[in-house]
Amino acid sequence: MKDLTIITFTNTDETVFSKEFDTDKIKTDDWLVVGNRAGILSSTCGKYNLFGGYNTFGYKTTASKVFSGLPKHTFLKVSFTLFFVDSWDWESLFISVDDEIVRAVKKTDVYGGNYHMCGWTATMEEVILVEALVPHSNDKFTFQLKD
Ligand SMILES: [Ca+2]
Repeated sequence: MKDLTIITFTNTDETVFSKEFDTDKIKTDDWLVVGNRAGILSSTCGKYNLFGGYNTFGYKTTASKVFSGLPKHTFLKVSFTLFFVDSWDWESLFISVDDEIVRAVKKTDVYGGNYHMCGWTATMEEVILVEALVPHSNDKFTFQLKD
């Protein structure tokens, strides 16, 4: 993934609380990743630097981070650009906030996709924007991605 953005909302304000994976340098501090390959946390896909990706995250990988110190809010929006790299056998990627699944996304085809950008040449990648707007008011939350 890239471009993870966390925005908090009140009735009158919206605040961009956090932006990460939006530059060439992928900073993985404070992320807890389980089941990734050889402890690797980032990769390159075409011209993009990703958190996860080919030969890093795969089947049964979980990545999570606790965000704390949020301003007063009633809603939270999480968004990121998701790269489905190589084949996905109709499995879903689940996005959770505080252990509740807020979004489940699937690659539209096992081997097909938008174009080949990285990984195996025979399988195409699919890039989608994932957004979830969640009623939320605590000053911290746990964000988790898992397949
Ligand atoms: Ca590929």
